[in-house]
Amino acid sequence: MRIFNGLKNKISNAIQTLRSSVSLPAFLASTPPCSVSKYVGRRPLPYRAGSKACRCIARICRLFMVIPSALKELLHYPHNVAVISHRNPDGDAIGSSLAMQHYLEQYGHTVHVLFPSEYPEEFGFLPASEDILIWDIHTEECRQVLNRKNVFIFLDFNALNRIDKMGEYVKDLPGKRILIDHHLYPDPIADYVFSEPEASSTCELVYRFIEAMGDMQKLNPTVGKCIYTGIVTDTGSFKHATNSRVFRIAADLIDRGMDDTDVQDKIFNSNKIKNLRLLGHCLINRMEYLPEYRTAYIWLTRKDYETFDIQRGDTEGIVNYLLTVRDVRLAAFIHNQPNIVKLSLRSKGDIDVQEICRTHFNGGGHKNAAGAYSHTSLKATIDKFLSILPLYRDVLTR
Ligand SMILES: [Mn+2]
Repeated sequence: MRIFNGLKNKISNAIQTLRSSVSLPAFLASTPPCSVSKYVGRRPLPYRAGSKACRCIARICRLFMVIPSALKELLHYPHNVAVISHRNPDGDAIGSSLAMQHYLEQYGHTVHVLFPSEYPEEFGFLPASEDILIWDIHTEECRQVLNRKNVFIFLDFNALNRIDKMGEYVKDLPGKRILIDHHLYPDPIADYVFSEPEASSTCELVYRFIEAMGDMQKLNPTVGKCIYTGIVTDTGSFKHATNSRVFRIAADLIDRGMDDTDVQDKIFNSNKIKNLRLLGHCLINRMEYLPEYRTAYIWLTRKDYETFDIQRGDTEGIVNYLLTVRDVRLAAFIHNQPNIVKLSLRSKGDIDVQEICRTHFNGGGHKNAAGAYSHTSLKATIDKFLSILPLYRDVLTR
């Protein structure tokens, strides 16, 4: 016990030092130790980059999410804020964005949420979702709104190419940038970076951000509903990427009046009959199983898109059915969207699909869930996927 108290004191002393420091926290609060060296020369560091002290402080900052005082000050006065998330926004993208909006509006900020493309219908129940601006649809309005902004908050992505044309536009606008995200290898695109690949979801990080701001009284049921949406979707209803913290956060949100049953019902009981027919088609006519690689995949043609009237979001989650087979360790969903071939990979355990996507398909994501786009044909993409499996035979069949 004495040892534990000693450690606790050391940690809180370190945090005190950090809070009063000017040059450290903005950079270290967020930077994974592995990328510390990337920043050498960019900012003055009192510790040698990559040194034990530096790694230790970075870890402490991440565990406690230390918010630099300059950022606190910035958010305490009303600004014109753009909250931006990635193309094909999922529950975590939209949940974290709207949570941030409902939180910041309590400070008197003028907040707009902007996405490159439309979000799936089932998230239309989230308050203020109807006000979200979509670059693909409201391009001119997006430009005008962005021109007025002086604070940009990037949520659930960490490289500007994830927001396409909007990224090119935002890149040159003046203003402070804040990034909160849980994907691997963040690009240096923000002044304040809160990047934690171990986090379950960006929504978990938004909760902890609000907590670290000392603003738990602003975490009302509306903010809670949005945060819970991202947690529940990114963890597959608490089935993967969980940690003890995320269960505590969920419990706390329920204590604050968030109706979890209602949120789950709105998100998951939103299927249409045509979605079930599409799923049936995938499982009967479009599924292949390769026992020698413990791999299964599903593919969809452009014709399937017409036949089943597939809209954005309709194919979400189909790939996960493959992982419900005991022996399947790697699952792929390869589909010919109207203009592009999309590859989604899922895996169990220590099979790193993020590495597979990055190395062979120029994509990315998380260890157990990653994706990529291909500009070749559907057949060429499937052939390439099949051709790389022998490289991973050992890890797949271990
Ligand atoms: Mn996410």
